[in-house]
Amino acid sequence: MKRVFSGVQPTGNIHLGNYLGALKQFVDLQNDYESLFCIVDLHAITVPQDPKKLKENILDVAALYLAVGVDPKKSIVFVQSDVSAHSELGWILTCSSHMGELSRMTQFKAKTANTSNKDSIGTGLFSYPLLMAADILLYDTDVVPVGVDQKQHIELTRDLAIRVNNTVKKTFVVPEGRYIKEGARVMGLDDPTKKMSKSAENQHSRISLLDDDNKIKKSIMKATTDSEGIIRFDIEEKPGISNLLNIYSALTGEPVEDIVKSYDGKGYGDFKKDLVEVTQNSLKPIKERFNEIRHSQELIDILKDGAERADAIARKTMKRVKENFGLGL
Ligand code: ATP
Ligand code: LTN
Repeated sequence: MKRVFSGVQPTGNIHLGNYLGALKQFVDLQNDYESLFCIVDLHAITVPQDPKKLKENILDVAALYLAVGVDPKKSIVFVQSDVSAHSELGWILTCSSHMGELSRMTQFKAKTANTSNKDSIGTGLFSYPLLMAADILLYDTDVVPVGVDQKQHIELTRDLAIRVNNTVKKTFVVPEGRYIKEGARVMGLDDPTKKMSKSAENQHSRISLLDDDNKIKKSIMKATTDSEGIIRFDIEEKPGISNLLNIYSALTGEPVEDIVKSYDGKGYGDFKKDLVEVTQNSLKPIKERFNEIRHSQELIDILKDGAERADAIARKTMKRVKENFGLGL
């Protein structure tokens, strides 16, 4: 059976973009692949974190994985730092990487663009993609489901795997990225030219999976559209309404064309009202399951069991890696 690996950072505010771009795919893939889904806490500390808050966020994301339908009987769900081989392989890959390729990463450039003192930019932000490559290569992963924003990191992971295979010894499986359709990328509600993001300051730019019905309504009704007043799909000219159409379509499974047809002659207000309802109804069962499991012993047991199973696979890979590199006894 082929293997899938993916990770989400425990940084709070898991939103519709994360859900439609990543989590929803996990649920489908777990039936056809041996699946590992990780809460990547070591990636979260590339920026300062409040330790108490981080712990809570880890459990929030774990509970959300389960609430959206990741099934611990089918998938291994675990916390990255509970398997020490991630850090270990991260270092070995650091030694196989080049300053140039890391400097070209657009996520690094975007996350550091507004830092006035370049000397204070965290080294962890720079080497972030190497830890991500370690996550993936550690499990001989075949397929990595992620949003398109991660494509460059996946390409780097492939380059590193091929480089080691060619210059040291055949060691790693070269993974493939699996991306959601470009059109399905969820954009910010306030500014549809930027992706919906956990870290955006304006809370109405996103819908978090745990938002209450009032907040969902407010954020959608406030969403930026345009002055034409006609509901049609056009990413270039009408990014706001197109984004809302995409969200509607992704949540209901109805093709965008059909939705557009059914709103012929109607205004943005009508459409937004219906989208509020669709969103509230989609998130309701997720919130209910989340509340059931979030503070349970069951959640802790699932994560402990997941870490043990992941660790067993990781150890085997590390044995091979160390042997091939000539490391250790
Ligand atoms: P931030 O914007 O604060 O960097 P994020 O919102 O991108 O964080 P991550 O934890 O980095 O969140 O992403 C988790 C997963 O969700 C990744 O697979 C990522 O590609 C996907 N994802 C994130 N934002 C979107 C989006 N707006 N549309 C589709 N997929 C997304
Ligand atoms: N960088 C990713 C999160 C992430 C990941 C991974 C995704 C860390 N390690 C391994 C897939 C596979 C992000 O920001 N979305």
